[in-house]
Amino acid sequence: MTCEIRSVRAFEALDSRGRPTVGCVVRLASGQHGRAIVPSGASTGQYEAHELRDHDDRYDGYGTRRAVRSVNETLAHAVVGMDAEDQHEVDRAMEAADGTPELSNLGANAVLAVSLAVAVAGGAHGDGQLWRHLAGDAEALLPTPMVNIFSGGAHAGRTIDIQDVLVVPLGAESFAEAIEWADRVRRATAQLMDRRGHGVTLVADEGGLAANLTTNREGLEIVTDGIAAAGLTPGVDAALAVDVAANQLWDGDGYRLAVEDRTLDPSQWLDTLEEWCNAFPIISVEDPFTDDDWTSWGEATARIGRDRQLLGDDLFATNAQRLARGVAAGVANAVLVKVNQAGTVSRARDVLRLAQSHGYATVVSARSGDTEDTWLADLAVGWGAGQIKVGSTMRSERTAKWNRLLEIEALSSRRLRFAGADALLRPQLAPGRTMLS
Ligand code: 2PG
Ligand code: MG
Repeated sequence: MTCEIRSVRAFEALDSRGRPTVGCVVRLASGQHGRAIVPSGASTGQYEAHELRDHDDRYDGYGTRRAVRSVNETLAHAVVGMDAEDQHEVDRAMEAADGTPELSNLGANAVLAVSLAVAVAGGAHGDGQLWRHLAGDAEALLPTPMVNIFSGGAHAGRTIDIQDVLVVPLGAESFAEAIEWADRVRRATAQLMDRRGHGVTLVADEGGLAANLTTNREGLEIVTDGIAAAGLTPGVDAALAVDVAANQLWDGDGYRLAVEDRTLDPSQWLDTLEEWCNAFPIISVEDPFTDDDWTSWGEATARIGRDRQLLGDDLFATNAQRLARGVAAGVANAVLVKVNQAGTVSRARDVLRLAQSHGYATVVSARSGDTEDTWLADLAVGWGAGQIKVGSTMRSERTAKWNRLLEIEALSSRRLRFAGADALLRPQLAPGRTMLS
């Protein structure tokens, strides 16, 4: 065994919201090591793997000392001596040590910290390029970015109800060009907001713009205008993506649009979404309904998912059983992949491969509480995800991932293909996406 795990140590770290999370360092017998810090969401779904928090008086109860102890006192013993290149075996050993599907005994944040640090150590043991280690024999691909421009919901003090209005630079020919276009749209949109008197433009949790608009439609309008003001053609060079994060809107009776002071039943809400899709160049709609409303999700897939991406985040929760149910029912056509929803690197990869084998598009995603780590960029490339969602072009925890992708594109000795618009519109045609490996 050349890649034997020698030691595993965790520490309490901070995420980009200043909330505790779990960091971990895995050392190998060969001398290399891997370090990773776990991200954490705000609009979390009920089907995600469970984070372990201290619930005491430190950090408003969000402390992670118990999760750190899970690593140092239990998980370390389960994986020391194993081969860091055998990610599945390592992850399985930790699942067995926890004993629950949602990893609630030891904490999914504890398990994931080790899982990620093992992956990073495995990459260091190879040629130092994590994406190459993750790709193995499969084709690596530079992802098309989905970039946050305007934020609302839980990421921006609910300035508008929908959580994110993003831009997808469909017409860009390289990752570098895509990021430049997205940033151009951001700046043009900020100028428009200023000119239209929307007051102070704030920076939201993921670096997006935020201001008090009076309707949700206005958020879509201003970013569409921002694309044009940036000198790009809306719907051709760059399109909109929307993350509704509908779990956050459901008030028990209907979908509550607080800024507009109205509550819609599921069918009125779908009519509204369809109207927005017809009025604006929207190429992707994420979480339009709650994670329990499979019926409305099915209707949305039929009505607005024919020529655009319908992306399940909280719906699938990066969970293979939930995705299998969606595939069987023909619900959604794309999956958001968040490793901390799954709890291990292997589980997340299995969900991604399952999605790809059924022609579902895949979007690897950061969380609203993220860190300076860059492993997400390597996952997107190595797994050939086709798309990545990280947040805006501001805030260092976001630019860390963009910068890693810029570095891979510019410096890789092997020329990598850029996924481009096909990643959204024809995911099943992208090479390497139909394999179940
Ligand atoms: C989402 C994510 C990232 P959070 O809903 O897709 O934007 O947000 O991490 O808060 O769940
Ligand atoms: Mg989401």
